[in-house]
Formats: sequence, structure tokens, C-alpha cells
Amino acid sequence: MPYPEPLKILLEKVVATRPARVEKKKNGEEFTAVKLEERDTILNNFHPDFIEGTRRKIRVGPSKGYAISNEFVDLLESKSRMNPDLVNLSQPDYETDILVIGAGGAGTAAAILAAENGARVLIATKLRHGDANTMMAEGGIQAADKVGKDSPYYHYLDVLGGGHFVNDPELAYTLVMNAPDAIRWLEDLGASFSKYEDGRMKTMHGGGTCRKRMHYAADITGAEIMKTIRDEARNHEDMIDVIEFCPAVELVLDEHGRCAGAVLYNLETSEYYFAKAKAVIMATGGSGRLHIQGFMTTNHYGATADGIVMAYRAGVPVSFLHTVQYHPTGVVFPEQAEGILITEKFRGAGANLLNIHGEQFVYEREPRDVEAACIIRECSPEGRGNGIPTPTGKYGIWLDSPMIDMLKGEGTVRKEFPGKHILFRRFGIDISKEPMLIHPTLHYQNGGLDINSKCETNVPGLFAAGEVSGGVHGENRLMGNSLLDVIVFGRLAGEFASEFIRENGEIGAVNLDHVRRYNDEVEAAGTGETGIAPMLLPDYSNPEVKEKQLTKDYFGTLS
Ligand code: MEZ
Repeated sequence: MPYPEPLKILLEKVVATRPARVEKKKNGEEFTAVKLEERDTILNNFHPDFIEGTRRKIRVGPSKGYAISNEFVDLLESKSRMNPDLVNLSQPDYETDILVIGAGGAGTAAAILAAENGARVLIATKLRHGDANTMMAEGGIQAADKVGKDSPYYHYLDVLGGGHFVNDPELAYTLVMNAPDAIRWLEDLGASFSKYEDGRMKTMHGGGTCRKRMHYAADITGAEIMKTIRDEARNHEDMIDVIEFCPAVELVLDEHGRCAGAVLYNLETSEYYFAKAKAVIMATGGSGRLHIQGFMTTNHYGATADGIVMAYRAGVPVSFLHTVQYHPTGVVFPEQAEGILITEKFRGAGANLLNIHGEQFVYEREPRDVEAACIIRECSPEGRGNGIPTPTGKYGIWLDSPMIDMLKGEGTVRKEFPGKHILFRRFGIDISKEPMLIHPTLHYQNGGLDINSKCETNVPGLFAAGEVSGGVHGENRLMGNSLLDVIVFGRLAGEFASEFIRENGEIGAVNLDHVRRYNDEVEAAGTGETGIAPMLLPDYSNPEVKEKQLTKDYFGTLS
């Protein structure tokens, strides 16, 4: 749907202020950044993480007492979706060296490295291979690989600064030190990054970066990376099997507490399978489909925190889950595209953020949490009340993409942002001529399962990599460090899991006792009526429909 008349009238203000703003950009004049000492005030008042009543303490499990979003607590205080007494573990349906749960960037990179290290791999995934947040990542992947101009040292400082200096330093060090090699690996596999005619990689700034180190493939970087590594995994078909539409629902441990596989659930037939393995890599990604505080999301349909639930029940603590990332710029109009990511790269290329008066109100490359909080402050009636009303009563902010063609030459928007150009064209909006209307959207799970720099959890034989893990990004991840995270830690998980199975003998008698214990703990905590988890898929049915969903699919096979 093109902009309706009332929005067209407001657009005139953007057009009126544009020439002066472009001139300023050309002269290198930037809007004043938020001072370090002001950041906390803005975050405390306007970032969704800090809204009173939106977090509570978990009452069960290894991180009991830790206060995180209510939506996470609801999941962690749920019971298993299956009755452990009904699962037959004596006859594995699948047997492999390493079971990888999840087939996004981290899971696929892990599978490739494990196979190259001689392990047989089974990837079990909820949807199709590549249906993951990695596929939907747009703007780029960071790596300090320009000798003389940048160094992992600066990258490290940026990671820590963005994360409020509470990141796990060893994980952050591992991330930045392995970054140049990650890019080389992807290029060698055939990933096609945007380049100058002389063959040099194009790089850009992202929010919170002190150097241009964002490598990208137009505005479809994640798709380029995912397609490349998925092809590579398929090239290893002698070592890697993939089963689709078959999510894991519980981990299986052996008598010594070592991870020994998982129970899988066939979404088509509702059958439960036992996949036995000498080691497991958890790579289930994020949780945007929990729609924390009702926020729209950039995440793919299967992003429901399943890995956190399963590993937590097996005894793995979580950290940094008290912060979630709201990407500053998600589509708020047209409503059919609500929540979809509009890459930060638009702001890196010079597009201003503007209020209802067509005025800039924030420097466009603040760290994400600060940028999102400033946008919410500008929009909300409790803040400055300068948001642009949409036809359905929401509020947004203009992202002035036409500036980019004026700054960098006609045709740049079409060439550098083909994904978004095509999307908006479907609705009759040419984003090289008209700005986009945006609002923060739930984007990333900053925290997750505790791991060390070998991707080991505290459960022997259980590894984790990518968005399901926590620590590397502290309380706020910077742009381009999630694609990097999945490649760096995915590869390391594959390497160290295959080392683990070489060094450790056969697994002992398998059981689901931890699931029974956890169900009992939930019951004893008196949390009241509990749900079942993992959630697997979000439920968008309306309340009247929900009331009549009395099937086993809705309630699981708990009894
Ligand atoms: O790392 C991200 O989240 C990313 C690259 C997002 C974007 O704005 O494109």
C-alpha cells in the first residue's frame, strides 16, 4: 500500500529539510551523539528492558533467582511436552557421532567442521535447512582484516563498549581474533561479498564501531552466507545427514551425566524419535517469536528459544538474558511487512532518522540499545510525542533513504539495498524517492546458555554456539557481530565436539531422569498452572480458536 494522503502531507516536511541535511552530511557534520553519561538515563527511561514489571525471577533450575523477561520465565517454568516414561530409549531411531540441533549459520558451520574432523553428523532441524535468523540477516559481518587501518584490538574494544563492558572477555577475544579467518573461510567456500572493481572488499561502519569493518553482500549478507555454507554441508553428504521438520524437544543424558543425544519430534506425523549421539551441539538460535512485551520481530518463524529450554532442564545456566535487543529500524508501515528488518546499513550509508517535523533527533549510529531507546522516546506520548501516526494508530519515525542517492549517486539505493527496494516496491513505495516508516523491532537474544571459548557447556558432551549462547556480546550486541558469532563459534563447536568424541569413550546407559526431576521441581515450586515447552512454533490463533484447541498437538503428550 503506498503512503496514504495524511502521510504524504507529512512527507513534505522531510522533503523540505532534506537539501540542508544532505549538505551537512557532505561536509562531514554529524548530529551530536548521546554523551556516555546520558546513555543510562535514556536507557532506564525508554528502553523496553527497563520497564517495571516486565521481568521476574526464575523459580526453578540452575539460574534460579535470576530475573529475566516474563516470557522467558514462563517457558523455563513450563513442563516437558512429552511424558519421559513413554519414550523408548532402548532402540535409537538414529545413531551418529555428533547431533547438531538447528540448521542455521552456527549449526551448519559446526556440522561442516565436525565432518572435516572425521565425525559423522546428524543435523536435526525444526523447519528446512537454512530457515533461520542467519538467512534473514542483512547488513553485514564484522572482521578487522584491513592491515594497518584496523586491528582485532579495536574490534575487541568496540565489542566491549557496545556490550556495556560486561561481556565475557575470553569469548569476545575469541570472536574478534577469529574474525579475519572466518571471512577468508567464507570467501574460499564461494561467498560473494560486495567488492570494488579492483577486488578489494567494500566495508562500512555500523553503530558503535570505530572502524569500517562491516563486510557485506548488498543487503542480503545472511542469505549469501547461509546459501554458501548450506551448499558446503550438502557437499559433505557422506558425513552429514539432515532431517527437516524434526525439532528436538528434550536432551538425553547418560548415567554419568554426559549428553548422549536428544528426543526429536516429527512435526508431520507427531512421532517422537530417539537420536543417540556421542556429543550434541545446540544451535537453535534465538527467540524473537516470543514477542517479548508484544513487540513485533525480525526473527524467522521458528525462533522460539527451544535450545535454552532443553539445555536449562539438563542443568546449563543462562546469563545476559535480562537484556534483549530491539533493532532500531523495523518496518511499521505498510502493516503487511510489520517487524521486518531494515538494515542498519541504511544509516551507515547516511540516511537520517526524522520525526514528524522532518527534523533529525538522534545521531544515526549510536549502539543499538541507545538508538532504539531514542526512537521510542521520540515516538511515545510519555516521551517527546513526535512520532508519525500510521493509519492503524501506531507510531513511527522516518528513515530518509533518498538521501543515500543524493550522497552517493543515483541508483545506489537500488544497487546496494535490492532486498528492501524490491519489498517496498511491492507496496508502491520507491525507497530511493520516499523514506521508510520505522519503529524498533525485537531482533536478538543478547544472552543465553553459558559456554566457554571451546563452546563447552557445564554438561559434558553438550556444546552450544550462536544466538542460543550468551556472554560474548554482554548486554548489547553490535551490528555484524551475530553473523560473525555463528561462523566463529559454529566452527569452533564443530572442532571441539569432534575432539571431545575422540578423547572420550562410549556413552553409558541413557535416561531422561533430568526431565522427570525438572517436572517435579516445577511442580514443587508451586508456580501454578504451567505451560509446556519447548514452544516449537508461535501460536497466532485468536482466543476463541485457542479455547477449542483441545488436541494433543496443543497440549503435547504430557499424559
Ligand atoms: O548484525 C545484525 O543484526 C545486522 C547486520 C543487522 C542489520 O541491521 O542489518
